[in-house]
Amino acid sequence: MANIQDFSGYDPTWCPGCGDWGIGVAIKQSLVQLGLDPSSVAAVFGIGCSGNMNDFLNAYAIHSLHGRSLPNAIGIKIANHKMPVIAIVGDGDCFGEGGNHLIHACRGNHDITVIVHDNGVYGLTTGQVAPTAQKGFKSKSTPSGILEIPINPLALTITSGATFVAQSFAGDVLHTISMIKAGIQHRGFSIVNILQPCVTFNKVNTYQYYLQRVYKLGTDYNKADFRTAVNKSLEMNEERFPLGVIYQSLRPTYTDQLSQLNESTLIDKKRFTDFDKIVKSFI
Ligand SMILES: Cc1ncc(C[n+]2csc(CCOP(=O)(O)OP(=O)(O)O)c2C)c(N)n1
Ligand code: SF4
Ligand SMILES: [Mg+2]
Repeated sequence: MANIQDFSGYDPTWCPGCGDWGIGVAIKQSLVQLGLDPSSVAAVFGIGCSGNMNDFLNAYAIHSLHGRSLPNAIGIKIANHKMPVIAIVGDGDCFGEGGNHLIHACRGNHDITVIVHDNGVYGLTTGQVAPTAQKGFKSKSTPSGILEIPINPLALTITSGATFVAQSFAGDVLHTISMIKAGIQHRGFSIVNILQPCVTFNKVNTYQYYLQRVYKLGTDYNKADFRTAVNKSLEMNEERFPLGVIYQSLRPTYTDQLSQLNESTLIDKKRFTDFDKIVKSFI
């Protein structure tokens, strides 16, 4: 059985105190606790401080283009639907550049797990505002404050068709592990939005800020009820941050509905090489 060292790549270069450290440990621990090893899981990274984890996590991985990690993850899943596939992305990557892909991944119920480092800024490019920042957030790119209202990652994904939507806080590694594990174990599209302080470029959403506003869902919370989940997710708009599985339901995944995959995965199928036959059919 693999251990955390097996999943460890190069030493991380994140700033001291960055929430990404907690997320990095949580992802590795989750994979170990699920009994996976570096060759039995595929990881796709976006571009950003979050995406730099491509070098720090030892697994079959693609460091994809900015905003394009989800289509890559979906492609891998369709090629080998037996393999767990995770996409590790930033909030800019996932809700900004890749927002279109996110919506369609949700409605397709593609069986991948998206792990979002939600820090409200474009960290790697030194702190421009990102889509989850509160209205009025001042940054290099918005010196007078951002005019738009924030994306609500929970409400957006629940209403777009995601079948597992969870939230955790990078300062609570044990809870983050439990959310990532539950997301990977879920059959269908899963997303774990992780509230992640960027200690260098985001002086608003600090550890202190989150500690005053996060709370864990109680055991009486009904995560299977769609309307309850939508209402719960809207608390984000009032800067209250529920932690836990906000919504979970089951419906056939994308690959469940592809009869071509009933007998075997695409990669196990015999390769078609008789191209002459096709050409001749047109002559
Ligand atoms: C197509 C494209 N546009 C812009 C960039 C420049 N760029 C690199 S990282 C980044 C922002 C990353 O922000 P986020 O996804 O929130 O990740 P974080 O660094 O905060 O973890 C941008 C805009 C790029 N590499 N490619
Ligand atoms: S810039 Fe922000 S997100 Fe990037 S490593 Fe530093 S603290 Fe973390
Ligand atoms: Mg970011």
